[in-house]
Amino acid sequence: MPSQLSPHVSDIAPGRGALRPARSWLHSDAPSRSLNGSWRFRLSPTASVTEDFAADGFVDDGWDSIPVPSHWVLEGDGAYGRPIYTNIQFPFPIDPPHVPDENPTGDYRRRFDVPADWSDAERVVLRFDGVESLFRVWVNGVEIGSASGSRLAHEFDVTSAVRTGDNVIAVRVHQWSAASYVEDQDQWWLPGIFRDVTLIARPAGGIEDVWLRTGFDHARGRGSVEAEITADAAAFPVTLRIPELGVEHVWDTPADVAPLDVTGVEPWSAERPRLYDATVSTAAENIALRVGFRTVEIRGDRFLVNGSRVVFHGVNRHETHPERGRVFDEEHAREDLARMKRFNVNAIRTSHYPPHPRLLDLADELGFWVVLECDLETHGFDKVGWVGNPSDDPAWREAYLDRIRRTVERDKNHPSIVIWSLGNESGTGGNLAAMSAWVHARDTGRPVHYEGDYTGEYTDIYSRMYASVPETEQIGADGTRSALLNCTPAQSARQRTKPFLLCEYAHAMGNGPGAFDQYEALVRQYPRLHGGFVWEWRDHGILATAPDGTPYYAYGGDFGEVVHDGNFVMDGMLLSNDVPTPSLHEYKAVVQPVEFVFDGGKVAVTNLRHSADTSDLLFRWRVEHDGLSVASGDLEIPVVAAGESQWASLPPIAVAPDAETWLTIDAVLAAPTPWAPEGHVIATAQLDCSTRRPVPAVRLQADWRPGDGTLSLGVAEFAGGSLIRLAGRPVTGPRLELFRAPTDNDESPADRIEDSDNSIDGVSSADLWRRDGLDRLTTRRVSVEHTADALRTLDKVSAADSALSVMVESVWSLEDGELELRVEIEPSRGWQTVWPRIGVRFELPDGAAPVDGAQWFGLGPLETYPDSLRAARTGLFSATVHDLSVDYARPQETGHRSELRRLALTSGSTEVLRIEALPDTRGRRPGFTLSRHTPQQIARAGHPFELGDSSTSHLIVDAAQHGLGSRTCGPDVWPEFALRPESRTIRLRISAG
Ligand code: IPT
Repeated sequence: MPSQLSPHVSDIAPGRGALRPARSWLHSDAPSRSLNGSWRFRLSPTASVTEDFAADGFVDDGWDSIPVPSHWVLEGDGAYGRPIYTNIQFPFPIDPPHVPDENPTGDYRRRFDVPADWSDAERVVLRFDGVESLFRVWVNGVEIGSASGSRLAHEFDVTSAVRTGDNVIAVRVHQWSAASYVEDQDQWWLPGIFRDVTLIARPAGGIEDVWLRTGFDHARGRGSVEAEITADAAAFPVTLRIPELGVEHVWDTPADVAPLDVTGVEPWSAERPRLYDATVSTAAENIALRVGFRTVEIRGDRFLVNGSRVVFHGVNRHETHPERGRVFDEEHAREDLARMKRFNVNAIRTSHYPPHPRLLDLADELGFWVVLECDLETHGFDKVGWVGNPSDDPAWREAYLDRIRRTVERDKNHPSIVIWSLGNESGTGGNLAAMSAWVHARDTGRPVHYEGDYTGEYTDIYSRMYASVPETEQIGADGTRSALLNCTPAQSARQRTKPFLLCEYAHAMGNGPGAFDQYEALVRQYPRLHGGFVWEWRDHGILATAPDGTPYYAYGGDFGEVVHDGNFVMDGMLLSNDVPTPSLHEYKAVVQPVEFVFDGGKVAVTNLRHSADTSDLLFRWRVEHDGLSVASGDLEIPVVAAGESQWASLPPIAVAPDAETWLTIDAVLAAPTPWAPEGHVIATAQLDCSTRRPVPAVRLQADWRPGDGTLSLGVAEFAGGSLIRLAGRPVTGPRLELFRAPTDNDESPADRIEDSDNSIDGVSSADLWRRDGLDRLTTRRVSVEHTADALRTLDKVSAADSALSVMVESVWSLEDGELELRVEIEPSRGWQTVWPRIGVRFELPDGAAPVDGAQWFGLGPLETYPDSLRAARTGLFSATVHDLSVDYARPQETGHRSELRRLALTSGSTEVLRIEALPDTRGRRPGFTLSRHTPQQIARAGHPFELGDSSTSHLIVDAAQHGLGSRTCGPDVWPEFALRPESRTIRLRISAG
């Protein structure tokens, strides 16, 4: 019988028939069967398909097969539609609670077997751990119920519908439903049964639910267990066992269940995630848990665990995998979390929904402070001034409460979860306040977070996203009179009584962000600031294939979406293929938990951790002369308690007379951990011990005469005043380069008060650069002159339809038998914008023995920019041309390496050209970029595969580069790191390899 246009899809109620209350996701020995695997599948373009498919006798032979769990848009090579990426926009008309008739609907069927010995089960329960967005379920033709809440668990009682032996289950999943209005997170829309489906036999006398609240009294050094057992009275006695602590406690009746004190307990923390195996048993069922003892507390404006202030060095973590989407892959997730630990990340916000339940087991085990967020976001209502926002509409109250109950109940046993978060970007309103009230009543042991409660009416933590450095400082400081954003003075005072965190900051889209270190400095200075969560951990690229067969990571628009938000989904510190970007290295260095301060022949070692001492660390030192190691050893440093410092003597350092001398200290793991091998570096510091060496003075010459500019000077050959060869290799340049392929931050319109003074509201830096023609400079040669051992050219560089210009004087000369190039760059008056770079570019075309790598002494090993320098150290590094660039999802500026001293361009293992960079009169050194493509070529590509092959090398030596900032969602480049048009000198000594 054909159904009406399914009424369910616009139903605000969170479904019908699912079991309530929701309960924990438990490891039980009760029998269960996974219904994961291959299901029969049919996709229809609308929700109004007939329902006869649910009948037992329906013949589904003609249907396709699909794996469960999966998203249908990622299966079948496009046969089942394509993913859609939007950030805030709804990909359907804003017509709540209705959704269009064009509503892809997936029908799933499979047969399953119920073993004979399940007949003594009291109940049979069917659990769905995640289905996007609304589903209905039938067993043997009997309709069981429906549910929405995509990233939440739903259980149904199917006892009366199942039979011993063969059964059939049918599930209808609608991509769009009323629930889509409250699941408008910034991510791909990925419909389907994407988490596990499980059939569970519930034994008579079993344990429905258990909650072990395991506290730690740091003053007395004792643990406590407060148990909540949900079971029939007849199921008792219930026994709690924690063998390692000698706990074996029997509660004879429900009334007996009282708190226990436990001695000899080591507390749980993200740093030392001490877990104890526990079981809770009745005669009929055993539940296994891993408990960690810890107490969360807010005291005044401090957030404390076990009595100590927590600093969140966190990341926002979405569930995303380039091939599986939000389908959980435990091995991949574990490796991802281990990688977080290796990069000094100690906290996770589960943006913006509960992850697969196993993730919390991993977080308990590896050690993270977790902010567990409910599956809720209504951001698209922003577009209509929040009119009709479900958050303040009583009709949605039950749906909101259902979501938070499912969230808290499922995961309440995890010690890693220290804060509950109501959701993200859902405006504000009574339903959020009701959620918060419910959490407060249910769990007195964890505070409630929701950033959208700007004025602090119903939450316990003051939270902001993307606050600028000055705003963050204003929050941290005791400015009782200054009002905070969106707050009256009285509300500001209330917010200042609470701990503060940045639930999102440092938007890591493309190359960037800058300024991690400025935020961290504030967290060190103001104890009210508890750190934050970088947006975000990883890019959400989806593995796709270019027309020419090249694999690439797709972003919004790559699947022909009607509305989309482009590459805004590629804003992680990790690329889609798990490769950490330089920003993750920068982050690791900025938040390193050990600080070194050098003073004379001593170093102070400060332990910045929450509670762990340094007994797990060794301190290694080495001395390098121009990057070559000349001595090394271990530093004897007494164990440093958390929050304390210890002084140690530095080793004797042999200072080289004619090379730079650097001391490096690494704090490394003394023993392997579950997330890193022995010797893994967690913190580094360097001390420059070099003697000052004079910089050769510029030799000014007076006897310049006009000439034809065709001559040789040392290894350089010129024709008509232009360089044609260096050391026998064809080379062109130098030409002035002021352009960089705009980063995502450069492309973002200025729209914030704190943006740099040179910005124009609504206009990006990149637009200003293109307006001024920085990407299309032309040259007019003004003069060519020589002396006996020098050549001088003067060029005027400017762009079409612009009167702005730059004079570039290039002087080639022989100095002490070496070829020197000195370039004087002088902008005309009238330039208004910041500049991306001030550099000169050389082209080294393909030929015999093409340049394919570099070795350099300077900052490295990774790219650096003025506001992102902390991960770099001074040393000797080498890399292939390919590895000098980062494969950002959308090609953009990459590869700049600052503070260059010496550079050798290599072909295979041979040095073909050597360049020494002399500091300018203010001691500033240039940086370099070696790339297969020019900035102009990179700027034209939307994806790496569009860049094409090239074996020409483009060397850019920059006197300076503009900072990175994080303007894609946050502040522009801090003024100190913004590059303004100014005169610069570049001096290079060039020799053959
Ligand atoms: C913020 C969102 O919370 C997050 O999901 C993500 O979209 C981020 O922006 C940008 O990548 S909301 C923004 C309006 C500050």
